[in-house]
Amino acid sequence: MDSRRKNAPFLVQGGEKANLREAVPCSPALALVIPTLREARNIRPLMGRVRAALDPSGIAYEVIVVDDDSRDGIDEIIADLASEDPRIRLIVRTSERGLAGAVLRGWAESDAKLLAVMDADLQHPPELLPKLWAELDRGADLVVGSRYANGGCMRGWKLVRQLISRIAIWMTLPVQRTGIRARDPMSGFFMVRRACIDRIELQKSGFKILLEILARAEIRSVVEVPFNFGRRYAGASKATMRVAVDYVALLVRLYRQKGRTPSEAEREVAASSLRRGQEAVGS
Ligand SMILES: Nc1nc2c(ncn2[C@@H]2O[C@H](COP(=O)(O)OP(=O)(O)OP(=O)(O)O)[C@@H](O)[C@H]2O)c(=O)[nH]1
Ligand SMILES: [Mg+2]
Repeated sequence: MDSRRKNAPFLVQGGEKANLREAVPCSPALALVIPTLREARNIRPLMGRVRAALDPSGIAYEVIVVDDDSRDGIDEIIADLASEDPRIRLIVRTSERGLAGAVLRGWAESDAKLLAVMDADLQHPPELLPKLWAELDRGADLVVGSRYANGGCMRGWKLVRQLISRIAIWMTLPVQRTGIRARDPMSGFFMVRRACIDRIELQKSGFKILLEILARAEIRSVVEVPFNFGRRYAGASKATMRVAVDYVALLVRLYRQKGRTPSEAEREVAASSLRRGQEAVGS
């Protein structure tokens, strides 16, 4: 196993009075996965803001950073952060690449019932996490941090990129399902109930895992929470031409699969890969 798991997840008890010295080993309710590829310069400010946002809420959470062997010093930074907060851990993948696969790997390393993902570059405001969580708590199956819900925006973005983004979203309309459509199906900032995805096998390649969840998962309700998608804090974008090609391939596959329910075989594969992930966590 290539993970460098340093500590078991911990539940912090006591809500606002939470004190790490009082932490007891226990399954967290929420697993927040942060996929990283050369994001060392962003990770410390991001973690500071995540902890400042979530700690006062009393949510029992863990943060799993899944890095694709960036070798940019992120392991030392996470080790330092984890030494004072055991809810933070790092998995380094050395033999696999890809955003969606990294997210799935992080989720498989946890047994939390609520799963979340956000980018490392501070384009997704961590301050919104309690609001997303509150919507799940109120009963939603999927909560999306949304640039296109009323009140959301892409401030500072060039018109051409905004236009491309809108066209890409328009192309998703045929694969999204009536009643559970999201205005921002390409968002990388969302929370979902594990129970809604654990019987389907999600694709490891590609960038847009939310779209596949919207198209195929057992979701009954979606809530969008608006936010301002700003510019990345430091480092370079990984949204390359390859990402665009993968996106079109995903759309084609979803168009083809539309209307089909997951086969028994697929359910079995998904269940066994999840079991493997959970066994790895326990080992
Ligand atoms: N583990 C892993 N993480 C990735 C990979 N590709 C991208 N990421 C991470 O996924 C998140 C989103 O990537 P970004 O480059 O910010 O993509 P974007 O937000 O669409 O593009 P910008 O707006 O230009 O930042 C970031 O945290 C990246 O570090 C990958 O192959 N593996
Ligand atoms: Mg980004």
